[in-house]
Amino acid sequence: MKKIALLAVLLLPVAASAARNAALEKEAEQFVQLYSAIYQGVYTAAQDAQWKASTDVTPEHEGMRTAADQALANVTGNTLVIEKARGFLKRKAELDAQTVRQLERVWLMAAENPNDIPEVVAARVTAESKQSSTMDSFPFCLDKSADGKTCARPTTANEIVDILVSSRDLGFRLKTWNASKESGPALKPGLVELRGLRNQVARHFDYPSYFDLQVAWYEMSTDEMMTLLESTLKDIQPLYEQMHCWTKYELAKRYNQPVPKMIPAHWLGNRWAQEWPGLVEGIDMDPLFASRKPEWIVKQAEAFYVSMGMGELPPAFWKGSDLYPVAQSVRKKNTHASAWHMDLDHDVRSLQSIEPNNEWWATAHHELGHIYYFLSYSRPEVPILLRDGANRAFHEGFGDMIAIAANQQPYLKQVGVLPSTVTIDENRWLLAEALEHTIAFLPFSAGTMSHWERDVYAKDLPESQWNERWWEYAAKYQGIEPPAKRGEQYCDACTKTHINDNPAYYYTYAIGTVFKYQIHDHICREILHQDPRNCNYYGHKEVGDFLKGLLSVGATRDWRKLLKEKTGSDLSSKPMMDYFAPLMTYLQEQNKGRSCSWE
Ligand code: X8Z
Ligand code: ZN
Repeated sequence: MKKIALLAVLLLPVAASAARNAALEKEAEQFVQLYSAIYQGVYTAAQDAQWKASTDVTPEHEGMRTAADQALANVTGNTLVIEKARGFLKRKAELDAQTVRQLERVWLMAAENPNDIPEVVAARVTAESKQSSTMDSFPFCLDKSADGKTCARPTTANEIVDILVSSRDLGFRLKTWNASKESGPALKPGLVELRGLRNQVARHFDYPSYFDLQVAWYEMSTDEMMTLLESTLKDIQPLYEQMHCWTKYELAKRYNQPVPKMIPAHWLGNRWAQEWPGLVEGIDMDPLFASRKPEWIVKQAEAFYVSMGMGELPPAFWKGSDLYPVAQSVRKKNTHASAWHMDLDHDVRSLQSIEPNNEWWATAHHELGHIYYFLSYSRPEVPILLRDGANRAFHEGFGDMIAIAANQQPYLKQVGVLPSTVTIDENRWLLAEALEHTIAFLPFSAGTMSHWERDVYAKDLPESQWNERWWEYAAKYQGIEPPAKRGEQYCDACTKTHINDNPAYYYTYAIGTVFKYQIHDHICREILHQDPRNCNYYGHKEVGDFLKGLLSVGATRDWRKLLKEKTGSDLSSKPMMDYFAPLMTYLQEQNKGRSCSWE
C-alpha cells in the first residue's frame, strides 16, 4: 500500500505553483542526457538483433536477439537508474516539464526490466524471444500427409486471407479457418509463462498488473481505459447491431444456410473476424489491384505522403526494408506488417509481405504513416526519449487516416485504380468501409481483445479458462461464435500476433480509430472544405503542414492538450459517428422485418 502511494506521487502532474530548482534541474538534465546516449546505443543494437530475428528466424538469430535484449534490459532496468529516476520524480514539482516527461519514460521502461530481480528479467527476455520465434516460424498447413506426420499442403498467412476473403465453399473455409488456429496450442505454454513474468516485473514496480503498466503510457488507469473503451462501444452499438444483422442475412444467402443468431467465425473474411471484407456486392476492390506489382503499392503510398510535402522516403528505408513475401522454404519471416525506428533517428524500415490487393494497399499506407511519424520527430529539438507518438494511438491512427483518404473514390480515380467512369452508390461504399475498417473492428479491438487481455493480466484469469473467456467475449462484443465448440486444448487468442509480441496494447488501435476520424474530419471540413466522405488530400501541402505540426512535436506535448489544440475538441467519437450516420438509415431500411438480436 505504501509503495502504491509512492507511485501515485511519482505520476502526479507537476503542480504549476511549485518553485523550480535550478541546481536540481541541471542534475536531472545531465542524468537524462547520459541515460539517453547510452539508451540510444543499446536500443539500436537490440532493434538490429530483433530485425534479424524477425526477418530470418533461426536459433542463432533468436540467441542474438536474447543477448541484445538482455543488454538493453541491463540499461533500462539498472538499479542506479531506478534509484535516480525515483529521486528526481519525487521532486518533479521542482523540475521543468520536458525533463519530467523524459524521466517518466525512464521510469516506465525500468518497470519492464527491474534489475533487482535479475532472474525474472532474464527469464522474461529469453521467453519473449522464444515466443516470437515460435510464432514467426509457425508452419501453417492445410492438409496433413496420410500418416498425419508431415504437411502435404503448406499454406501462408497471405493465402489464408485470400481463401477467407474469396472462397464460397464452406467446407474449404472451415478447413482453412481451423488451419489458422493451429498455432494456438504451440503458443499457449509460452504465453502462460510470459503472463506470469510480465506481471511479475510490473508488480515488482507496484503496478497492479502488466496491463496497468502499459495503460500508464496514456497516463490512465486500467479502469479509466476500460471506461473509455466501453463508451466507444456504446456509441457504435446501434450501428454495429444493424451491420451485424445485414451481414448475417447476406452470408446466409451466400452460403445457402439458415440465418444464424451469431455469425459463425469461418463465414467471415478474416480469421479473427476483426475486419469483414468482401461482403458488399459490386465493391470488390481486389481485382483493381491485381494487375499491379507489389512495388507499385508501396511507391504509390509514398507518393501520397510526398504529394502533401512530406519528403521522399530515405535510402535507408529502401535498403533496409523487407517488403515482399518469401517462401518459408527459403527464409522464415514474421508475416505481420510492422514499422521500425532502428536508431531513433533516420534509420527507418518496414517489414511487410505486400501482395497487390486491397488489404495490403491499406496496410502499406498504415506502415508508411509510422515511418513518416518517426522521421517527423527525429530532429534535434526533440530529445531521444520523446521521439515517440504523442500517445501510442496517434501513431497507429495516423497512417490509418491516410489509408481512409487513399480509399476514397476521388483519389482512387485520380491514380487510375478506379475507372473514372464508374459511379458507386455512396451508401454501399460507406458500408464497405464500416465493414472492412471501422465498425466491425471496434468490437474486436475495444471489446474482445482488450477485455481478454485485461482479464489475463489484471484479473489473473486461470489458463484453464482462456479459450472459454475468449469466445464469451467474441459472442458478447462481436456476436461471433466458433464453428464448433473450442476446448481449452486450443488457445484461439494466442493465434493473434499482438497477444504474443505486443501485449496489452490492442486498445491502442481502438483509440487510434476514433482519433483518425477526428483528425480526418478536421482536415476535410476545416482545411479542405470538403465532405469527409468524399475528400481528397492528395497534393494538398496545407494538409501536410497541418500534419507536420501534429507529428513533429513527438511526445514533447501532453496528448490531450495537443489534440484539443489541433482539432478544437477532446477525444470524441462524434466525427466517426457523423461520418457513418447515413448508414444507419440505409441498414435499417435493408433490415426491415428481419430478426436481428444475437443474444
Ligand atoms: O497490427 C497492425 C498493423 C501493424 S502496427 C498492421 N494493425 C492491427 C492488426 O493487424 O491487427 C493495423 C490494424 C489493426
Ligand atoms: Zn501500426
